[in-house]
Amino acid sequence: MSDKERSSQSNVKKYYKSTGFCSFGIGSEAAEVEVKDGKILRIRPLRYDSKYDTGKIRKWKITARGKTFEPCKKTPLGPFSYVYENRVYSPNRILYPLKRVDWDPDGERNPQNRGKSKFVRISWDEAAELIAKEIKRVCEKYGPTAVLVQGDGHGETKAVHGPHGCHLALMNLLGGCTVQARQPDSWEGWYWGAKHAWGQDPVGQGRQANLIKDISEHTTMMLFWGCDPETTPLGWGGMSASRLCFWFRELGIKIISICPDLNYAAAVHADKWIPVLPNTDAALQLAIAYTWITEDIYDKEYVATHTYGFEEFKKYVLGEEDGVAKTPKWAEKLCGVPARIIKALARKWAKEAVTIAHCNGGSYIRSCYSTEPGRLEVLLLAMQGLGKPGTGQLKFFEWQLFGLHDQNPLPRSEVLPSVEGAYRGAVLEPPEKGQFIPKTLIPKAILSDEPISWYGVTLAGMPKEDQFNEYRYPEVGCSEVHMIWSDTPCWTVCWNGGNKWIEALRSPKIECVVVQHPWFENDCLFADIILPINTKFEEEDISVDILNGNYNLVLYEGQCVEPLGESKSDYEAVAEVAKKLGLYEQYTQSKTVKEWIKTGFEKSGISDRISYEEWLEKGYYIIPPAEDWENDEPGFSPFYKDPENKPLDTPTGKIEFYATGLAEHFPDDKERPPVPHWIPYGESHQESLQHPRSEKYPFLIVSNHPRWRVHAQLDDVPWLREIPTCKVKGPDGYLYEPLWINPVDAKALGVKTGDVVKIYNDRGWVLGGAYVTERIMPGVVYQDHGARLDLIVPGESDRSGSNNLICPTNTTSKNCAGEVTSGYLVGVEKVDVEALKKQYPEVFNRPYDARYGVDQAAWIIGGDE
Ligand SMILES: Nc1nc2c(c(=O)[nH]1)N[C@H]1C(S)=C(S)[C@@H](COP(=O)(O)OP(=O)(O)OC[C@H]3O[C@@H](n4cnc5c(=O)[nH]c(N)nc54)[C@H](O)[C@@H]3O)O[C@H]1N2
Ligand SMILES: Nc1nc2c(c(=O)[nH]1)N[C@H]1C(S)=C(S)[C@@H](COP(=O)(O)OP(=O)(O)OC[C@H]3O[C@@H](n4cnc5c(=O)[nH]c(N)nc54)[C@H](O)[C@@H]3O)O[C@H]1N2
Ligand SMILES: [Mo]
Repeated sequence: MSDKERSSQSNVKKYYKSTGFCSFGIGSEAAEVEVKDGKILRIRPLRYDSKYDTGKIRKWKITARGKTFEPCKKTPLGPFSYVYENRVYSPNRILYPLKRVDWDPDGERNPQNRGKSKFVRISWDEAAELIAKEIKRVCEKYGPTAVLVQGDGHGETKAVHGPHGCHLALMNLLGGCTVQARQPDSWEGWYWGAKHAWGQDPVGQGRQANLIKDISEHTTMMLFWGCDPETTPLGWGGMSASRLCFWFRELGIKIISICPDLNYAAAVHADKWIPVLPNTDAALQLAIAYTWITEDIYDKEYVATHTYGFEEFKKYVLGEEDGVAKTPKWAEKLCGVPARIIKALARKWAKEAVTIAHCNGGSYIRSCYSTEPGRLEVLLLAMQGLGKPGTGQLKFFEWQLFGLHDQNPLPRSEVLPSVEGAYRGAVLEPPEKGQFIPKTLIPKAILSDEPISWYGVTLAGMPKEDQFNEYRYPEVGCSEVHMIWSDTPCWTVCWNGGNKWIEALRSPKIECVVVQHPWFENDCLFADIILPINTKFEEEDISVDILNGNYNLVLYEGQCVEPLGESKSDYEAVAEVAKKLGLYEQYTQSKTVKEWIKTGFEKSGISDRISYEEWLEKGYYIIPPAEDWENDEPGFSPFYKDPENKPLDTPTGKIEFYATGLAEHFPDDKERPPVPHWIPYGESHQESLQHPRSEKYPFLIVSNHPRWRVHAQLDDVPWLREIPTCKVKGPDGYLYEPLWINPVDAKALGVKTGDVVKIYNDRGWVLGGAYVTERIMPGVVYQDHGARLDLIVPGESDRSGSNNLICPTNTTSKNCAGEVTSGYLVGVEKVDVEALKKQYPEVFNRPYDARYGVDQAAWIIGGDE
């Protein structure tokens, strides 16, 4: 049956939506949503030929080694797009405004009970009035900077209805606030480290332009180093990265995966898996450099012409600086990779055209001192002539990040569209008025009685020189924080040291916590007032899809279904508060949603290609690839060919083995010295098997981006929860977050698959469901991050396995405000659930449905009215 027949026969309406989770104003994975009788029927790929004749779209084509790679005929949706209707209709949806029962703005506020006490329904009018009153009171008493706005985070792609930051727009009208600056989570090691070796603003990963063509033609070996293109592109972008993996293999390119877990791409694509202990990559890298130097198999000519400070580095590698030669034997004990494998890898690398592939780099660049492996990777690439055909660093997804052609390894599009009003800007720029606090330092800022200071605005995209500027909180003339307004309530499950966040959220200094969110989960438990937010399917909007890897698109997103309960979009929710403050006209700029969509279209970059009316009618517009894309110089090729005239953005214009900027500004920093070092532990962190703490906590934990979630999102999707690697069913029927354990360790611990285990350190404990497998190396355990909180003792323990609660609180290193969320020490032991049930009866008897997790009824009084 044709599309047309089907829609007319069965009364099915079709809409287009961008279904990835990147938000930040850049959508992905344009999908078709079929709606029948006011309910979502299914979500499926947008087929490029359903409305357009495919012949009309100029296709791009990569031809290499006698084979051809082309875009597919539909958007390459990942699994999360298909299952999202589960999320829309989840019983965890918040359907009306809520207030914590024992929070009384005119009496006792009981901050100590956040996370313990329940909620009652209130009206929108009451909720908006309460929030407006609190804002006025706090601003009058302390000034507007007493309000902390948390408005960053990933989420649904929304533009007019901005998933994050609408409240910031309102607070700016009130004279400012304190803004949470989101540190460059995805890129810590590149941002704080690699940038000082090769420049590469905005985020520190290498220039990407036209790399896929270059790799297809010239690369002979790829290192998937902390890289799982079969998992992390699922968050946004979908299956394009997976298709590319198959393409590279078809071309005969060898693939080597270097990671502690045999991740999904390693399992499917790798010719060899080299297991490495978490956060010990620096030792492996130094031993590779040692082998190249001592066997004289690196590009000396390139090092002489394209780099700076090699002699200092060489001294350190050979042991002339500290008396320790960084031999493969030396590294073997530290990183767990046998010396013979290190040597073989080094020799092979020197012979082949090697590209290192990452998505963002994994826990390799999100652990303690991640600046060091981040920089060392650049130096290794330099030693083999970075920029030669087929060599470089590929970023496997997020093509065109920040709307930059330089960030796109795929064929360049004629236009890089963007939309007005998208992502209302809470994190992409320093605050207009007021002060800011880096996200990683918020608990410290709230809990400390002394002012605190740090370096850098810390926002992804800031130039590296900003890392030399010192900032403080409270800023001169600004207040301490006394009220929190969050539209991203997942601090506890996504950020550093979650238990400290809980302590901060319960601090008596914090008089009011407002949260707006579609689902009752995570930090919502710690709110005083909660506003119910709807999903994008319940609103009309505009979006772009620039991350799917085929073609860029601009979508008109029709409203598919009515808002559930009394939910509103973030934009509309904040508008309710604006009304009470007399700021509605200013807040909306007197524009209706339709007018915002029209403005968005006009500024998107396609308005001279298609009329507004036609675009509305068709529902999307596909942008063709640029005609001359094949001429784009790939990656570092311009620098390789002409370092004098195409210098890098470092102080010397060259790749810096000795970072001159760091030497000038932080000459005595032992945790990020000018030449990158192997730093197992130091002042900021003691999370190494080399440190005595490991006697008590003998395992290193890997906490990846979740295979079956996007961070804190999607943990209540039944279609995912029934997958055996998504959840492990405990003896009590509860679905626990899997903890992968090697059979050798499992035997020693007396643990088998399905047992409930406790994962602990001096910061608390969480539970997990043992999953015994050789896919994780001995001495290491692996549990994904972001499980939906199910607290046992708030601030101490959790049943769901939300391991960020117990990850380090300190930042990357003394002068780097990045997160450390993986590669730290834990102990593991088997637990008796029956005994726990007796000890914590209230927790273990909470209303629970295995398909969705904890029932709202555990928290909301009269929830089913
Ligand atoms: N252990 C560990 N931790 C990590 C990492 C790691 O590798 N390991 N990686 C880090 C990285 S790179 C990242 S990016 C962060 C991710 O951290 P975040 O970006 O903070 O996490 P998300 O869960 O993607 O989304 C934020 C919140 O927004 C909500 N949301 C989605 N759509 C909407 C909407 O329309 N309106 C409102 N109001 N809310 C919405 C989601 O439900 C969620 O609660 O985690 C970091 N933490
Ligand atoms: N399904 C899904 N997709 C996502 C996300 C999600 O939450 N879920 N999040 C999105 C976001 S915001 C980001 S930043 C990206 C993240 O993309 P990445 O940073 O690439 O993802 P990670 O899962 O953190 O890590 C990738 C791999 O690194 C390896 N690894 C872990 N620790 C180490 C180590 O110490 N050394 C080495 N060599 N390897 C290690 C693991 O094998 C892991 O599979 O993904 C995005 N896409
Ligand atoms: Mo990220």
